[in-house]
Amino acid sequence: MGQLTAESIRRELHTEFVGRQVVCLDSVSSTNDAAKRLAREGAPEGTLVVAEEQTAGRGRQRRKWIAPVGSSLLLSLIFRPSLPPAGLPQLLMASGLAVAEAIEDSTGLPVRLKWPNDILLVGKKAGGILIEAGLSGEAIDHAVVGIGLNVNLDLAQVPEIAASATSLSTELGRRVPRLRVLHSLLRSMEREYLLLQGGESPHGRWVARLDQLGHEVEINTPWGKERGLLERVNEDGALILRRQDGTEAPITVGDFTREG
Ligand code: BT5
Repeated sequence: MGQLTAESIRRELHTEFVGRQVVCLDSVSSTNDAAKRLAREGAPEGTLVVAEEQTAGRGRQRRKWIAPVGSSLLLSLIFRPSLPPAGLPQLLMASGLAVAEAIEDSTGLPVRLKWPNDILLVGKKAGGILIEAGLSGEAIDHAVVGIGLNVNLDLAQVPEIAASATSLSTELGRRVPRLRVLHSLLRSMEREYLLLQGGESPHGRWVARLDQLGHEVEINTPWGKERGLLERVNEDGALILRRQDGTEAPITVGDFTREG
């Protein structure tokens, strides 16, 4: 299926500002790098950077994001949210909801979310979100929302993640037009962002999609493994585990490490 172009993205785009400015690249180190550079140069809110290939696509803590050329949606969006830096997990929740809604609207597949930033289909990872913010003093100057979504990823091509990952095409048993998913995502991202900017917390709807709530989980933290019941995730994004001895272990995104 065809390459994404700025022209095809702008055609049939039903948004006010998200995706109105588009930078379409064949190859880039990471769309987040390109978007951060544009944001520092003053690019407007909603600017979209999308690439067919990343040579250094990344997740959190320098983990690799794997995506064979043309298989996925690899994109970054620039926002200038009126949130304090401690409010960034809310933008992460809003973005997770937007990706979930876009997948459901364009494919009908049910989507769950895994703390802090995974997009799940049938319990497997189909996408991830990486938010990087530029600060100006104590305030957020810009936040880049990076989204990787396995659209037509053939798992046979990526043995490193085949056991834990899936893609829209794998679950549907057919190829999926990336442009349709992208248009839907740009719409849902704008909707969720405007709700957030209007003061509406995404927390309740995000928790409703949260995987593993009430289950025993094990989390690798810098101070060792924490095991317990996933009791809740607070508005500020902190995950609360109930240990066997009854005490609580609050874990924030910054505390969280994961192998692989
Ligand atoms: C994430 O990190 O899940 C955030 C990924 C964000 C990627 C987008 S692509 C566009 C933008 N530009 C970038 O450079 N990044 C963003 P994390 O939670 O740290 O998960 C990373 C882990 O997911 C890896 O260590 C692998 O185990 C696994 N993984 C890598 N590629 C995957 C894929 N395509 N599908 C499923 N899992 C994958």
